[in-house]
Amino acid sequence: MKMKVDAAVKQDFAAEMAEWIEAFDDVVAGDWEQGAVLLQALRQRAREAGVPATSDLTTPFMNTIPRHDEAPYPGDRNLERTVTRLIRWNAMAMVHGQNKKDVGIGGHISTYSSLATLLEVGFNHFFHASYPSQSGDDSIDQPGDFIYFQGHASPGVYARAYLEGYFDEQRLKNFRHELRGTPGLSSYPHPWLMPDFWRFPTVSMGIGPLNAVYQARFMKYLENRGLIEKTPRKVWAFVGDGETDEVDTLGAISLGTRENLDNLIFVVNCNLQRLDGPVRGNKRIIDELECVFRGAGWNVIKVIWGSDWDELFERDHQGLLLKRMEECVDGDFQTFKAKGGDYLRQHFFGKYPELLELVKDKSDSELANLHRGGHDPLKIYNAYKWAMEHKGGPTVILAMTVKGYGLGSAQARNATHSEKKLTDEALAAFVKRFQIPLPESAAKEGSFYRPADDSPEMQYMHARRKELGGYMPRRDVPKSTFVAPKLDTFAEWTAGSKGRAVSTTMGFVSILRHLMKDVAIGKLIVPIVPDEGRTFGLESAIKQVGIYAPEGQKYTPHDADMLLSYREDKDGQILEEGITEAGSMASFTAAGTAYANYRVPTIPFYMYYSMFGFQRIGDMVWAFADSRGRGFLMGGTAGRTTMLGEGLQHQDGHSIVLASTVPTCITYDPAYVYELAVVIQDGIRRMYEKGDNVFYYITMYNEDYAMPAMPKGCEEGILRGIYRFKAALKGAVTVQMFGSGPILNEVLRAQTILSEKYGVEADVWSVTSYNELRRDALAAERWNRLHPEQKERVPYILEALGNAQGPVIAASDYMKSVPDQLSPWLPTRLVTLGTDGFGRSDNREHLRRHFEVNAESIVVATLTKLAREGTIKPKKAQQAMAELGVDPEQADAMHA
Ligand SMILES: Cc1ncc(C[n+]2csc(CCOP(=O)(O)OP(=O)(O)O)c2C)c(N)n1
Ligand SMILES: [Mg+2]
Repeated sequence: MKMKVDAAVKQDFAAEMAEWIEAFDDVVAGDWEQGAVLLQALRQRAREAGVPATSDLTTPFMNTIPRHDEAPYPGDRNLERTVTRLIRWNAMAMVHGQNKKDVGIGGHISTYSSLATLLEVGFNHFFHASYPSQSGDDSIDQPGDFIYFQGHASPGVYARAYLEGYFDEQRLKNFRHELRGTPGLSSYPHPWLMPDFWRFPTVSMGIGPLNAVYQARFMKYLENRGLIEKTPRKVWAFVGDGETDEVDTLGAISLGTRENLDNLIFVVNCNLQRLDGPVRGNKRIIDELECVFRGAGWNVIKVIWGSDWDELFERDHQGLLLKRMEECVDGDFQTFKAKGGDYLRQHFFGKYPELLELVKDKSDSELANLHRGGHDPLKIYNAYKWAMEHKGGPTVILAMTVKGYGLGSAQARNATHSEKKLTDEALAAFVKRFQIPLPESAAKEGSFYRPADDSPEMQYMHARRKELGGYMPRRDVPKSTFVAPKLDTFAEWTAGSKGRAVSTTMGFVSILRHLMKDVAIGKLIVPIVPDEGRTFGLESAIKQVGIYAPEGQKYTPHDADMLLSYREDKDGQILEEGITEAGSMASFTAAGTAYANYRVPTIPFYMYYSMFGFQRIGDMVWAFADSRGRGFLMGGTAGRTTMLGEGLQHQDGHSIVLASTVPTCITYDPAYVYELAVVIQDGIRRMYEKGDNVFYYITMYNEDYAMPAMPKGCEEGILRGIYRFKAALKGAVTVQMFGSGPILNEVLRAQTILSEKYGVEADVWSVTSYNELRRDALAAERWNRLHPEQKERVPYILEALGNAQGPVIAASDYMKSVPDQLSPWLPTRLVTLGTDGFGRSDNREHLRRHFEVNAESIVVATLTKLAREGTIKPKKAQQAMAELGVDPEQADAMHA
């Protein structure tokens, strides 16, 4: 009896459910969006009622935008198709031709072949090169959209610029030939090499998308702080599906949602392949990415199938087609494209007789040519349109494409990424397939093709770009009107601390606060910290200028009634990034290139634990340099022995070595606040007034000591890298001693001990930059090498030393290789003391003894050197060791 009741209840419920579904269908049929709202409301209601409502992060494997919601294509499809085909051809011909001429020179054709339509729809309808100023003044056109191109697609971008007339044929022939006396085309997007063209280096995978997220954020920062006008400009990042494996690509996407970055659009070119093979052979990368992005709150638009599938979907009333698609993994989809129509019929449609029936009127070649969404302008146009109209957060478009699209036997093959040359037959087939009006002989030669200027396709192409504010990509730098503050405005810091013990970090923070108050340039300063503001004593600055928070401060901070309370503000100036050095570096990059990209010379100061800089995010620093970035990297808690207590993972003794590897990085290791003031003042002058494409890495330490007043006439020495800080105390000088950072104080102590206890007199030099001294010496040496008949140039290190007498003993809180850089030029062999080896948790006294950079070790090193040179007796050095507590049997820190 009970069973009967249950069955009846079940039946009733089934009927009720059918009614609900019917009612829902009615709503959807009337208005698709209302359907979504209704569903959302029901979910909300369910949650309120305590009914578990799971959320689906992945949707069926089909296009997000339903056909009935598509807007018609606004452009001339035929003319656009012609233009795209010509770009495809010229890109391919360029790479092919160069590899024929110069075997092994490289280049890529298959990435662009998959990306072409995705880019072209953007170039024809979306990418604004500029926006008109709302002030009505034409001369201050606002920056346009920013496009991060997939690095390996650069041949297509060059081919478009060729068609547009920006590059001539000769320039294309110089692809990857940058050293032939005529302008070349760099392999990938490099603003350093092509400063009038590329804005963003992207070819180190993951760096482009990460920088794009922070670029979009920085754009809003500039708008919210009133430094640029608000416009509808967007940041577009074209990303490889394989590239999404980089933690950098996906690691910061939540920032997009957190800060409502509706100016950010990612387009992931899901050609299902990377370099070696499938990205996710056994799964579907599009599902995975949909899940990740939706989980992070992004607006996800899938563009999977082209319009020619629509009709099949419509005729398939049982949903079998979708079912079959969802049975396949990416490895299958790749094989279908590699093997052609017959294979597709047998192995895809062939699984179900109904599906075979569905395509029985289609030829094999029609089946082979069924488009993927990422090759269909209409689908792409609609996705971009939706992305443009989406408010409140970022959008990702997951577009399915074919790697090596149209490259005949190379299409969708595992090896297609590295394909660089086509056979004569393949060239002829390409020309035929894409209807390039070239005779077969020219096709086989890989000749370029540009139609006459008055041809309809050329006129159309130019008209589209005119409508969108100009050609892209382009990069230009406005003439600087910037005036740097003079050194005398830093008098408070050059005057010394009047006996008060302070650190260079404290000195820096007060300089920074002073700069932010400057009427002319204060607003341009962009302080950036990865959750280390308190470590560096930034509390006062937080109160002074506030932390940037686009939503303001919605809560009352617990310390509101205190003097230095935590202040967040819509127009806050500090970028408090949280614990992300990579994100902070991306902000530093956006701010350090704003002088060109936004025409606003913002001056970033990025403060961080020096250990977590170059070695952690070195590749991003390299890209920053490539971008012609300007600004100040401030390596805090510097020095392997000055940063006490924290041990092996924190104590940095090598960032200066790493900094020396970046050509545009100027490194300083100041001991005193006045040195810091001189360096910062000159840095602002060089980068922003003079326009030098350099940036600064400056160490700052947390050891407190009295800061002396600046000695007269040492500015040049500070900037070039060395000056005599304290001459010998009395009598004949026999030794020269170099010190940097807080270790200079140890050197000074050694100077006194040597004089008082051992009768040895030494001059003490502050070396602010071994890196700069070496670069100067190398430049002088090179010049001398190439000009044997001319008077020799003297490196600054020798000019500064003049006729200083005796051996040189150098001590640093960095590795020995830092001072060793000067060895080739010094008249005697250098004795270096430095901090090679792993750090330890202990106090400074013990750390400096362990690494042998304390005054006592410096004294002993000096005496031993003098003994080895025969100036004093070895016994004296041996005795000194015992007197000063230096243990000759102590373990070598390098191996300890
Ligand atoms: C950081 C980094 N690692 C490795 C490479 C070498 N590399 C160049 S292209 C490529 C594959 C790219 O695949 P995907 O992102 O899917 O782009 P596609 O060419 O398929 O569009 C690799 C591994 C690189 N450029 N950067
Ligand atoms: Mg790929």
